[in-house]
Amino acid sequence: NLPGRRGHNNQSEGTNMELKVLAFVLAGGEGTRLFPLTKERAKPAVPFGGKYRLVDFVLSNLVNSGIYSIYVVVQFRSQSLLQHLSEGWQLGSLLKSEFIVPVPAQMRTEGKDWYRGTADAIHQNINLIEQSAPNIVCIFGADHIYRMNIRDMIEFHERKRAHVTVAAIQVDKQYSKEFGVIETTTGNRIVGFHEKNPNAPTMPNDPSKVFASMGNYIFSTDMLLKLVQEDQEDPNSSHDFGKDILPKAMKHCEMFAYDFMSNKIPGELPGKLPYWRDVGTLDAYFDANMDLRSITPELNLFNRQWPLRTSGYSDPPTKFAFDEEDRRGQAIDSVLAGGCIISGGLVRDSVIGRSVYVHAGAEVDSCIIFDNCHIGRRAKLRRCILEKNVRIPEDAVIGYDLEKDKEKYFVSDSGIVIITGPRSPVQLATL
Ligand code: ADQ
Repeated sequence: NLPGRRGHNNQSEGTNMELKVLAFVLAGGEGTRLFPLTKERAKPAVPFGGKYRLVDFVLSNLVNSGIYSIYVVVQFRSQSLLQHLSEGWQLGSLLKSEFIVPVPAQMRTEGKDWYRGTADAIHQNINLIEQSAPNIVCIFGADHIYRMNIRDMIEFHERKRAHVTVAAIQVDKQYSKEFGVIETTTGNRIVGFHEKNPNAPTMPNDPSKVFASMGNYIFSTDMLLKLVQEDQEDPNSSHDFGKDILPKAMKHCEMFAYDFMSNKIPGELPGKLPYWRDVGTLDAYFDANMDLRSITPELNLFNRQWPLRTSGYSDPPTKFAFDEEDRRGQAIDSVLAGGCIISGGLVRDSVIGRSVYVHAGAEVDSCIIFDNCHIGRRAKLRRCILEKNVRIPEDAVIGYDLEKDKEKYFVSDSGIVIITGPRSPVQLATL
C-alpha cells in the first residue's frame, strides 16, 4: 500500500488514506525485431548487462517504488522468462499482499483465445482486479531499459485526479511510426493519441520531436474495468491499449501525460537525466549494453538506493590470471558478471555474462557475451553478440570480414554479428 495524499478514488477527499495499488507487467510480446535473440525466449527474458534480463528493469522499478502486488502477463516463448521469475523474483514475504505471479492466458472468453492484444490480456484477468479491489492499477510494459520512480507518476495521477495517466517521453519525429504519439494541452491533459502514425503531430515547441507513450499506464480501477469491458464488446477492436483503448478514452475520461523527464530517483547523482531506452532493434540493444561501460555511465547500476534486482547465483568471483606464456588476463572499459576466467586474454569495451572463459591470447573487442561461453586461444572477436553456451574455436576471427561472416552467422544492418549456441543442458536429480 502506498500512502495516498487524498482519496478521490477512495471517495474520502483530502484524507491521508492508503492507496491500494495492483500492477500488471505486460511481458507477452514476441519481440520479433530482436531476432535471433528472441528465437527461444520472450523479449522480456533477453539478457542484458551481463547478469540481468530486460524484465528486471520494470520489476525493480515497481519494487523500488514500494509496489509489491504484481502479476506478470506471459505468452510467447515464456519458459525462460518463467524460469527467471521463479529463480530471481520470489519476494520471500509471508504477506499475502506481496507477490509476483506469472499469469498465462486464462481463455475465459467464448473463443478460448490466447491474449489477442494487451487490452485482452487485462480483460482475461479481470477477476484478479475484482478480487483485490485496488484503487489504481499500473499497467507497464516489460520491453524497455529504464529507471523510474513510479511513486512520482502515481502522485501525478492523484494530483491531477486523473482516470488514466500515460508515461511519455520526447523522441525524434522519425520514430513516430513505432510509438503512440500524444497530443497535450495545458497541464499535460491528453487531447489526442495517434498510434504508430508517421504523420503524428510534433511537439508545439520543437517540430523535430514527438511526445511518445512509453507504454506504461496508470488507471483508476473503475475506469479500467469500464474501458476494457467496452472494448471487448467492440467487434472491430484489436483489443490493444495503444490502438483501441487510449485513442478513444480521452473522450470519456480525465487523461493526462506524465512527463518522464520530471521523474526523480532517490540517490541519483545530481544533474543526471532520467534514463530510458527502447531496445526495439539489435543496434539499440547493443548500444544500451555499451552504455554501461564508462566510469560515469548514463545508466548507473551503482545507485544503492535504486538497485537493479535480479536472480542471485552462487557463482565464484571472476578472475584474471596470467597464462602459461606469462600474458596478463585483462578487461578494459568492460562489465563482467561472476564466475568468469580471463586467462591471458584481453577483453575491451565489452559486456560479459556469467561463467565466460577467455583463453590465452584471445581478444574480445566491443562484444556482448551471454552466459557460459568459451573463447578459444588466440581467437579474435569484434562487435559480436554471443548467445549462451557458444564455443569459439581456437584461432577463429569473427567480426572483421562481414561478408564472410554472413555465410555462417546472422549479421545486423549495422554489422553486429550474432552467434547462436546450443540449448543449455537441464540437470535432473538422480534416484
Ligand atoms: P508496441 O511497441 O507495439 O506499442 P506491444 O507489442 O503492444 O508494444 O507491447 C507492449 C508490451 O506488452 C510489451 O512489454 C510486450 O511484451 C507486451 N505484450 C504485447 N503483446 C502482448 C500480449 N498479447 N499479451 C501480453 N503481453 C503482450 C506499445 C504501445 C505504444 C507505445 C509503445 C512503447 O501500443 O503506444 O508507444 O508500446 O514502447
